[in-house]
Amino acid sequence: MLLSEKQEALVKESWELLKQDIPLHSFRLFTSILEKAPGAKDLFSFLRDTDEIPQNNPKLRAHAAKVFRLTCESVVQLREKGGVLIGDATLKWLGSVHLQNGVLAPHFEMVKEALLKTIEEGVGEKWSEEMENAWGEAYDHLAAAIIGEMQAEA
Ligand code: HEM
Ligand code: ISQ
Repeated sequence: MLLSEKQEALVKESWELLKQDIPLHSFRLFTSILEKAPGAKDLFSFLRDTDEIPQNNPKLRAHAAKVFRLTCESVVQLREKGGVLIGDATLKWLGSVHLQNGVLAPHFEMVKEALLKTIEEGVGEKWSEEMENAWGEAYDHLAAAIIGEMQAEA
């Protein structure tokens, strides 16, 4: 489905805000994922051996920034190309990474909720239903593509 220019602008605008404090939003994203699925902690190599969520773990930060950025990029692509996603090689890589780390299709819904909640907290009063739909839609497309790669490789 094509996204409107308005939705693209909303996503870009919120990403500009989130970018200003990636450590905070990464931490919130993780906290929110673990609230929904405490067992997910052991999937992440950089969290497996610690009891605390490292507030300033550089790997966590870099990972979370990529998750935000990829979702944001898929919004732009959805608008411009009507669904063509990030490059094939990146998608294949994302499929393998998740497959190899034991991620399952049902995990994607909970990461979606966690991501939307993090963005909502991050943008504060700028949050709107339209913004939520734009991020949600982009995430769904990206998630479906990653799951497709995981199934193709499994
Ligand atoms: C790794 C993005 C969904 C768990 C990664 C990496 C990226 C990424 C970019 C690789 C980071 C790197 O090696 O530099 C995404 C995106 C998602 C998504 C864009 C959804 C659209 C999920 C879900 C889970 C998950 C649903 C389940 C909890 C993991 C794990 C790793 C990973 C366990 C490996 C981390 C490690 O190196 O130990 N993800 N992810 N991801 N992701 Fe996701
Ligand atoms: C990787 N995949 C999905 C979600 C994530 C959140 C934080 C850090 C890394 C992630």
